[in-house]
Amino acid sequence: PAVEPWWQSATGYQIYPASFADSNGDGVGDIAGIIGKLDYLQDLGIGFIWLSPVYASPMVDNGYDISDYQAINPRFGALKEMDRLIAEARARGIGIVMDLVVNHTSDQHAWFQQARRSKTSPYRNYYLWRDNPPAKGAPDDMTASFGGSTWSYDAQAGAYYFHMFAAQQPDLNWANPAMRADIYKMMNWWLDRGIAGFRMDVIDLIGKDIAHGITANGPNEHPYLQEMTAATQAGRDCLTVGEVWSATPDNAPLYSDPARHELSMIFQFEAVTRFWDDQQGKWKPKPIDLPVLKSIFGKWQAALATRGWSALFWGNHDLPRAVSRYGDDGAGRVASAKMLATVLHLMKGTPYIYQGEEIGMTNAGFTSIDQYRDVETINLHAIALQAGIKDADFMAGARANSRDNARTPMQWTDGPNAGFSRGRPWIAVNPNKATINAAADSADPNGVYQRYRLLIALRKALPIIRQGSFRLIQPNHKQIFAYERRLGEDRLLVIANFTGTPATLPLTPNEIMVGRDLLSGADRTLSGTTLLLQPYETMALLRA
Ligand code: TEU
Repeated sequence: PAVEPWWQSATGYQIYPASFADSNGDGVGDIAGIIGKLDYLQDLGIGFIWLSPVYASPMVDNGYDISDYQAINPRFGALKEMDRLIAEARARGIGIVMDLVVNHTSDQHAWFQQARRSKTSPYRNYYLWRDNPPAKGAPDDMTASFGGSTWSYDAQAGAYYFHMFAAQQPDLNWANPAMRADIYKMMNWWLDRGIAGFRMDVIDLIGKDIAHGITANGPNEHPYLQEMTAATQAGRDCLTVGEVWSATPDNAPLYSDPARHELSMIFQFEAVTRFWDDQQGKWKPKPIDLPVLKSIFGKWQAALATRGWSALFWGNHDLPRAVSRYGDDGAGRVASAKMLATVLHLMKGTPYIYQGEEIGMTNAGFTSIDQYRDVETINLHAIALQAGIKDADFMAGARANSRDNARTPMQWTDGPNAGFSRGRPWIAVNPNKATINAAADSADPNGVYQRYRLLIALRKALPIIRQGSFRLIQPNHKQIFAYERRLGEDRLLVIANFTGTPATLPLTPNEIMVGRDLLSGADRTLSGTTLLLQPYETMALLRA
């Protein structure tokens, strides 16, 4: 397009509010805490914050179980603070993208409370009910994400209701037009308050057809999204990003081709799920295979090259820390964190930084189940033990992949509780705050933070990063992640040693070039027959 949407040159930053900054000492992060860190985020250069849920919630799933979409959880603040956050962020050129969790509500939401009370309530049909449990093996006999059946009996309702996640997260019935209209009304209420858009939780599930066992990408998925756009986006310039675990190169453009008026972009998870065990899933991770990882990125860059847009990320609040999963969180931590940032941020798409990633924060290192707070980890641990899996085996999987790895408090300083809170944090602070913290890292010109800051500025400055074509170089190389971007006469070569041992890249005539390394600012000539790269060494050469 002739005019680039604002979100193509912007970098996003995800805040998980409970773990970001606590202003009042209750051990839980809050909105006032976020406001206090806006200068830090402005210095980093981000264009928008994806704010994980701050709505009223009993917090079974840390706010992804919403009991009132138009109220703020008192632990996080009040509407007044939320309005102040929106205004203070905007004054710094930062948009607030709120989390839209509309596949389900909390069982404490007024809609569910009314629905369970009476069969004749207008809200009964806001949810999915049946009188009897599904027959074993029937298409709708499914397992919920956080364990157990997707059908739970509600004594007050005298019926079973459907839930894809915890039993306290009943799924909304998207086939009900009155329910959909209420959701759109709520979205407009927030948009009118001045937010910059929505991140849409498990949005690929709203078109489900459970009678046929179809959950993701159901028959009504795209009609509903188009209806949502028409009802909420007219005359606005928002960012919408969908969480789409079921994305394929074929269906991704359906979600994000601008001509279809659905979403600005989507998150897809192939670089995550490809390295999970076929049976035990995330609880038994496989090692990262670099040629496979590269092929996944190459495939997705191609899939969304012209129709649609990618959301780029290594981590989020559901995933392990980027440097622990894809890099080295020991001796090579800083170098590998900078390498990962560079490889991702110089691709086409909108990059998302998960809080703490910009200082190279690592996994939690928990060793016992009582250190965990996550409903998924706790539920599935109990189920695993019942199934005869050894505690030590489950704990090894959790240490690698539990969602709590990303949820330990943000490490601001080396002081008490890492400067996160003057009270007792709701989840343990990583003891490595003594060496890994924002104060120390951001002051180091060779630290992780300054690399992110540079990459964010480069994206704003250089159209080739936003719009250039993408091509993997030597895709089968086992140590080096290299690719080329091109735009008109411009050419950008990104070459990274993805490993902790030196690597050589055989140079073909195609890689011979004279350019400027955007990372160091130095002029550099690639010539001869091979290029030697130190562990995690990365360069980004823009042709002179
Ligand atoms: O996540 C969707 C989701 O499918 C994850 O729960 C994922 O399955 C899990 O991490 C993999 O083991 C979204 C939110 O990002 C997550 O935090 C919520 O718990 C979930 O939806 C329910 O709202």
